[in-house]
Amino acid sequence: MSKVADLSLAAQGKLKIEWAQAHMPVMAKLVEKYSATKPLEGMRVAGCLHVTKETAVLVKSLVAAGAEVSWSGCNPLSTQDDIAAALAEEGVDIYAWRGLSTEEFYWCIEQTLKFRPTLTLDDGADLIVLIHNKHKELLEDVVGGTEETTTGIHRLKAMADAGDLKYPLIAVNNAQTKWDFDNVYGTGQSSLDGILRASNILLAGKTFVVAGYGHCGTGIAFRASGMGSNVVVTEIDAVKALRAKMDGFSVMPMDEAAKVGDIFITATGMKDVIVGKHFESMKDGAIVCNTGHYDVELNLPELKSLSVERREVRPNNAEYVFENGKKIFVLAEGRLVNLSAAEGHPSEVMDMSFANQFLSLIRLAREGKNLENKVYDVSLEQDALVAETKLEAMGVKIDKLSPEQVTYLTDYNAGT
Ligand code: 3DD
Repeated sequence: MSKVADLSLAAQGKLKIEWAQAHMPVMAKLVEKYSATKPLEGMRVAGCLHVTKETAVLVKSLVAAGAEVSWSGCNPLSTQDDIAAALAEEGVDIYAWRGLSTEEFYWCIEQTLKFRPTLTLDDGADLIVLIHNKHKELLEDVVGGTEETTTGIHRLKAMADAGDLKYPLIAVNNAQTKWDFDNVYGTGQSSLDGILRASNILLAGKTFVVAGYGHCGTGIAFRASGMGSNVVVTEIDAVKALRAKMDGFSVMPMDEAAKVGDIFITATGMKDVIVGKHFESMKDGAIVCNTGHYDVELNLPELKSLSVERREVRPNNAEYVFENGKKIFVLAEGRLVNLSAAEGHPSEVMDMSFANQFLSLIRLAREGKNLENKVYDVSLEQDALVAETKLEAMGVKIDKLSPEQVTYLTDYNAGT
């Protein structure tokens, strides 16, 4: 029995899902191949991942491969209600709506545990941690799980290192065909999309501060620069900071960036990246947002204590007014702006992320029982398969090493 916001939105959601399907050729190829053999037959997949049109394609693909699926969103603000309605109308067991309270968020995840999952698909590890902490009785049925995002991988590796992980996990985030594409090109475009939908601000000529120069921050910085922003990067990691500097961006501590920025985005995975003293330093009219998985990167309690008034000035855009009349605008309540104020990454890049999810679940169904309780990487062969399938779909051909070249690779006597 599903619980969604408004079933009447189903028709609109179905159209969006069709749009996503038309732009996810790798997923289409995988469904064509596996809907015949149904390798997930008998598997019960509990999914906890943003309910978007692309996720709907993944859910339908898992069902086509034989799985029984029960789904919740992995963020209180990121569910697209029309997509949830479309999935519910199609008979998917889904518990998700936009604007969940914390209690409702965990209630939704709890519902997906009722059919005793054999596989878990997670984005941020909330589902996996809930099973380990509150539903140990389910662990005997679970053969394995996957994790979609960087923050989740950090947590699960910590669990594995502590000996607390009770079933094998595949780090989908770390697949090259996810990390180097979803995080870079996807987050780069979708974060700007969220900022523009919530503010319609001109990016050209603005000082755009990016906190964190990992895969996500790199993608954001280049796209903001491409739109004419003067990009400033803040970092705690010397190597990443050096790369940002050599990529042509200004690099400085947040204490300094706060004074000059017009637009701020955090993409670090860390808490308290922008705090009270930074809000105090900011210029009147500064726009601040986050694109990290959790809403801990902006310290909004400190902002609230500094302001005398707060009002919603546009959807996903709240104005905080200081005693002296200065205004700071926070987007999407500090939650990930790309999925809360926009639709998340474009379908083309989610195509590869979810191909890795799909193939990893099939691997776990086949061999999960024989794997250790640790975090595994996606195989190089799987990464190559996803990339080759994507290139083929894009009509791109590449060269191939000749037998002589293959021999040359390992011929240590080749000399100069
Ligand atoms: N994420 C970003 N865009 C998404 C979309 N359109 N559908 C589902 C999930 C989406 C977030 C995750 O893909 C993942 O990249 C993360 O959180 O790292």
